[in-house]
Amino acid sequence: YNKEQFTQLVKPKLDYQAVRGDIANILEQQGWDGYNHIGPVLVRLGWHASGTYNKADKTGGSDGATMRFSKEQNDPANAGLQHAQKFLEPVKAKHPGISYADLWVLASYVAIEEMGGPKIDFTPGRKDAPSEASCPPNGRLPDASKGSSHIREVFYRMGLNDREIVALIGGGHGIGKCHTDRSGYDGPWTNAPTTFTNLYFKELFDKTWTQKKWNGPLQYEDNTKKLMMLPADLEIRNDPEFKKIALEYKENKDAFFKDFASAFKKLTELGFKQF
Ligand code: DDH
Repeated sequence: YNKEQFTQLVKPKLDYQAVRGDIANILEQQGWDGYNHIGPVLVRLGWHASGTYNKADKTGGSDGATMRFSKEQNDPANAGLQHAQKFLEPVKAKHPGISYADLWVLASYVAIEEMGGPKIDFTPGRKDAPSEASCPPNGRLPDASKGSSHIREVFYRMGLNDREIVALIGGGHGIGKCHTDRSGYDGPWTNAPTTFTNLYFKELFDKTWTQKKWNGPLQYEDNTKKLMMLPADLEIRNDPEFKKIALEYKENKDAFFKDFASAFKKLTELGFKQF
């Protein structure tokens, strides 16, 4: 055997099914976000770990788990994700053989599935980078105040297309909420923030969205004043190409689930090469 084959042979096999179960068991956290469920913030961790990818120079992406280092953790876009990392520590302690990079991605898959979303097949093998030197530059994640050309620039840089953009944003913002102490924005997109649905698209088209009057950043509210949309969310309704796709997902939940599952798997495997 060569060294690589030998390492593979003697490495204890990780029981990913057991890791899945242990992640599922920590999703309910008393007092978290008013709905006692950390699924949404775990999905955001998986997305922000991955969404730094640049296909031109193959830097960034989920492989490396570089958000462990303060440079990337301190990117303003990642505010709040230290909580998500901490929630996963007991799972890492119980299964020390899993890399953080794999754990974060697996946790986002488990959260999506446990919230009623599609099951995404997990491919392990990501490794943890040894130092901050592997961090991608800050500022690669999308800016919520900007329009469709910015959104396309960010996702095309990763190598993702318009259908993938709409599926990913609709799935991600169909769960969870914005926090004034993290992004400055406030509130959830739907009335079911811990259930994975295509409700985001229904809210987007069926409600009237008006500018919220407050001292915070520009965001939109519905007539109940309970739900919100970011300026970037309204681009999914206003841009003709995004709109066509979003209307399809509003009417066809199965197509949305299927496309979301493959786009999220692709997103979380950007730059990840299995040996
Ligand atoms: Fe997002 N997102 N996101 N998002 N996102 C926020 C929260 C959550 C943008 C901005 C924000 C995706 C795309 C975009 C989730 C998943 C995904 C917040 C609020 C802002 C701001 C953070 C806070 O205050 O806690 C922008 C801009 C974009 C864009 O693409 C233009 C995508 C693609 C996903 C995904 O999952 C694939 C999730 C989940 C949350 C809720 C987090 C929580 O704690 O709850």
